[in-house]
Amino acid sequence: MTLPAQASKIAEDIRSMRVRGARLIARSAVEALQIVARNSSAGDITTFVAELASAARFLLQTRPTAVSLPNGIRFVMHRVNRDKESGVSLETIRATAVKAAQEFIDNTDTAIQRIGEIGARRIRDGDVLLTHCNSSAVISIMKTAWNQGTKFEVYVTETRPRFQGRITAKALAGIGIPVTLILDDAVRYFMHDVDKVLVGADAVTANGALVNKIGTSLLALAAHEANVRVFAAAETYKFSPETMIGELVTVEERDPSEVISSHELRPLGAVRVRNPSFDVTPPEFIDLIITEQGIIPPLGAMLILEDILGVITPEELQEYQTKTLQEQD
Ligand code: RUB
Repeated sequence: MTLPAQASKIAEDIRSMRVRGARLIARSAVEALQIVARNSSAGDITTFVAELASAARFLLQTRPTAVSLPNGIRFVMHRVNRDKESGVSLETIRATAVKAAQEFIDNTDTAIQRIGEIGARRIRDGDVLLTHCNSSAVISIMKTAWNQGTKFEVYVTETRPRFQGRITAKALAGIGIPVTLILDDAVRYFMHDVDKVLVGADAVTANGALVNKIGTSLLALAAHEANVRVFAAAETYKFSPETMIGELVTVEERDPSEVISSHELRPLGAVRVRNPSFDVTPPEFIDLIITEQGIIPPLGAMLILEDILGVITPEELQEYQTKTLQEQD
């Protein structure tokens, strides 16, 4: 099956990181699914669902770490499969797919706005904040607090190798927040000036660990050492149900050329380059997770996941469980 041009452009944009950040990745993938549903010329339900499932598999391969992506796709496919089983018409199932996709996309807007409101209450006048990479959830919190009249300043790490920190610095400076851009390696040097660390999330696991941009765990370690609180901002669709049954979140490893170009590497001889894009911060180093449903301690992640489980079929979980057991054999 070939994806409609608009949908395959979205997939390519996610793969090449023109579209990036867990929220935007999920939102765009679901939008691609919506386009497939709208444009499908399938003549029967079985072909229609097979087309959607094939597009879903394709989109899932674009970037492996942001759990928001499979959760978004699952949100749509679960409703589509439910309709299929109840024997509705082709047009009804198409409408279901388009509507479910829109509901997910709208959720991403309301969630980030809620997180902004809830998180802003944690920022005080005079605070010095530190953030890493570029998270729309974190920016929503800072922007809301600033617009409410709270005065604070922010240290932003540049976030090598792709410098997403510059995007954050520009966005915050653009609304008037005093921003200092620092090297990733300088976080411990500046930590004694910082009151709170605020980062986004690509995934939250069942035990409350945070998967986010590479360097987040070192940042959290430095904060822990200096007794500085670490807040993570994560919409509930970033919580990983698979981790409840022992699956690990896959950490994407990107091309070494992001770290060093091949012509700079060549004179170094037999040097290997590794470029993991994310790392895992243990729950002990995170004070709070700010979700659209409220603030939870990391160990409250299970409660959020129990809610999400409402939209996962037992068969889907069983499938993961069987896979896990087979891998252990
Ligand atoms: C982005 C990143 C962000 C999270 C959360 O990594 O790690 O902190 O995705 O972002 P990349 P948001 O640039 O590799 O996608 O809050 O916007 O979902």
